[in-house]
Amino acid sequence: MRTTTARAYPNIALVKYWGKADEELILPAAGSLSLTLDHFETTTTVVPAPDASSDVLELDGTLADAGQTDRISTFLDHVRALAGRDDRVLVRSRNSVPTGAGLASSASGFAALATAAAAAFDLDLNARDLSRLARRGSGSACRSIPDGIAVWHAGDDASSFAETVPAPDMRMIIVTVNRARKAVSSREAMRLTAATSPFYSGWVSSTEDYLEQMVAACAAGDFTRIGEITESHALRMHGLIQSTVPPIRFLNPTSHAIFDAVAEARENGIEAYSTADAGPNVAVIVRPHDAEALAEKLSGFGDVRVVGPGPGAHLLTADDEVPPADAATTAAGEGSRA
Ligand code: 2P0
Repeated sequence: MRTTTARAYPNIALVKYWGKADEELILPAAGSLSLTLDHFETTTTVVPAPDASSDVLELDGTLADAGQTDRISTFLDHVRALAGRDDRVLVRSRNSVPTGAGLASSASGFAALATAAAAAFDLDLNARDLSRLARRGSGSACRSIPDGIAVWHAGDDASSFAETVPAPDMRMIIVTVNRARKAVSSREAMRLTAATSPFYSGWVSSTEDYLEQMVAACAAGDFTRIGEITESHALRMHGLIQSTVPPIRFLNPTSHAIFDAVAEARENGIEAYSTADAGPNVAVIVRPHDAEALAEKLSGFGDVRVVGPGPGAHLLTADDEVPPADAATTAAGEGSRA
């Protein structure tokens, strides 16, 4: 075993994943498609701890709580089973934005951890198997293994992985309305949706339809169709989520105002389309040459950041190792001033 460091970026789905066919294997009820970003990365170092009796997780320079540690330990059990080893590890992970706010997502976290842990345990995985492994940590993490626009196939354990598909260049404007940790986790909210929404089966079948149309629109470079599906599918997902018992609402009045402002921009000649995940923040896709002008128009709603297609998860060198907790506190402070 060896100490390894990896970096991965979050992804934002244009065709959403919302619901599982298998909770343990984390198989989705339908396929999805996302854009991996070039901002908001997670960097993770895995250090072998052969004498330790349990895994330890340091998150942004602080010892993680039992719930967070258990979740990565369960994931690492799977890595240990694949490697045929029993070693515990120390995981040091650093996010460039606050954890749980809907951007420093479990996607970048588990994609970075899967990449670093696979290397630390000397697993020689191809891109497909690395994506399958990341999926076991968090479903959407499998889409942060490949770069750019990725489709995550529904299927069984062997066939459910994500891979890059051809697509036109685009930008995404992230409008951060609220950085607070969300009240209900995606995992819990998905369970509640499948268990209580009368619309769930229609959601699953219509998602497969949209995914097929989306992959075709990407291959054809048809930005208009990509955008129409993106906005429609996001609003469908939020309608579905609001139909649970008890209801859950992730969008707030500012989120809706951003959807309206983007629709207005469209009428005025800037073609752009909105989407939102399990929180109030809105992501807007736009052609590269329109990105800065639209970001300026949306800047009154919150922090805006123009991002583009980013790289897949990758290993870094020892120079990029995440420092231990004490040193990490200082490094995080420096980072936040930048
Ligand atoms: C997505 N989301 O496609 C959707 C849209 C949030 C809204 O994937 O239970 O954290 O770990 O597989 O991956 C968030 O779900 O859930 C998510 P688990 P995950 O991006």
